[in-house]
Amino acid sequence: MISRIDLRGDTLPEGAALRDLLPRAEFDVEAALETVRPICEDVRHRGSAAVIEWGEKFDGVRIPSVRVPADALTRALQELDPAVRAALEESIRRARLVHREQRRTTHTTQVVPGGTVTEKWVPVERVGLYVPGGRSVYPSSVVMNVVPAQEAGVEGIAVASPPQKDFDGLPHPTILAACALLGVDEVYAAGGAQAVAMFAYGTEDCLPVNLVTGPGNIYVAAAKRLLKGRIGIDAEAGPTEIAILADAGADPVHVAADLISQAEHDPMAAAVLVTDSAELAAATEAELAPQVAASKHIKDRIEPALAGRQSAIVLVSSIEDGLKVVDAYGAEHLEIQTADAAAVADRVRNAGAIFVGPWSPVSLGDYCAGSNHVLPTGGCACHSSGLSVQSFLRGIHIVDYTRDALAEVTHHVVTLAEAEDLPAHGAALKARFGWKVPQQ
Ligand code: HSO
Ligand code: ZN
Repeated sequence: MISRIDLRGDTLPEGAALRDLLPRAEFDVEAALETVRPICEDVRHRGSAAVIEWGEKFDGVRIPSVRVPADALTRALQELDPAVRAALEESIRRARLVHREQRRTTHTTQVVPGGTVTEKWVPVERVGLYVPGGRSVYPSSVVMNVVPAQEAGVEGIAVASPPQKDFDGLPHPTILAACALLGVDEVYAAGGAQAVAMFAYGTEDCLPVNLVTGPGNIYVAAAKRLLKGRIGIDAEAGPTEIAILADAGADPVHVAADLISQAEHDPMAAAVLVTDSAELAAATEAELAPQVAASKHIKDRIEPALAGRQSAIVLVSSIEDGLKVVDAYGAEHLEIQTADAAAVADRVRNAGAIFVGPWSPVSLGDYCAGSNHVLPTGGCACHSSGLSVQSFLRGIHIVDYTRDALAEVTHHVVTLAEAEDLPAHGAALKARFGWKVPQQ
């Protein structure tokens, strides 16, 4: 059901050569660009009418209006299962605790007497949060997007999620309830590329936003790539990934359950076990069969995800080599199930989030650890972070020099300007000192 890659024996290759040996899903955003381009153009020119028509085509339901009426949000919250409400409230509470700590404070550096640079952190004015709604209806993703935006101080928060046939063309009720619980009242029944275009260009119903965040399918990722620049984006989220670095002491029952937990998302989801123990590898394989058989989404997601070329059990000679492998892979989620798990985790350089020891499974992080579950996929963990308060802030440098502080450094500025053949740059300073370089 899951393939094996044996990297024992020879010394491991480095960098890209090692990465090439590891499994990874194809997620060809480029190929989807031509599909989404006409949709985005249409929304740009025809606004809400286009959003409604593309929704009818892709989501199979014609909606009376793109904006979700306030009473639908109130009703969804009233009708929310009390246990789900309590769980969402706890998820929100924990996420707030963590994200509140991420707020940045204004900081002033005195560079020289009379010369300061202040870094001021300003929230983005308006963000559009995309919440998927096809195979995956995740109110938890509403929490993971909205909480950091709110903690950053964003004033305009709009949520878009696809219209659902079974709910009169409204987004899924648990999505609406989660919005209501978080105090978000600007919600749109829009999905796919048309939702991203609505956010980017604005329509008669929705003012344009500055930044679009949130996961989505390949068309959402393609629309984000196409419209990036006009809007900021968080990341082009690909299929979810779990990697587990484990030694002989790990419990195969837990390892198998955790691999399956993320395979449950998508037939393209990746589940990778990296271990120095052939016994654990065999025991995990033996454990996978009955656990998969007992799970819900076997045929459509779990089996294809585990059997796909993106998933594997990777055998290594040592945990030392295992660390090289997980760093080369750069998983969205990385579990460390080894002796001294905290010390091993401390040495990892590339991962979206790290889950330490037997009692910190990825599913905890998906819902209720307090950490964020919108994380870099496809190896992007080597250059990007997950969603955080920082994603919604801009740092602005404020430069404030006195006459004396400027005079003191003018000769350096003039020299560098001349070295770059930009004498007018130097002149802008000399003009302030009788067109001369002040004496040192
Ligand atoms: N594991 C997914 C997030 C999620 N899991 C939502 C359950 N619901 C990507 O991090
Ligand atoms: Zn998940």
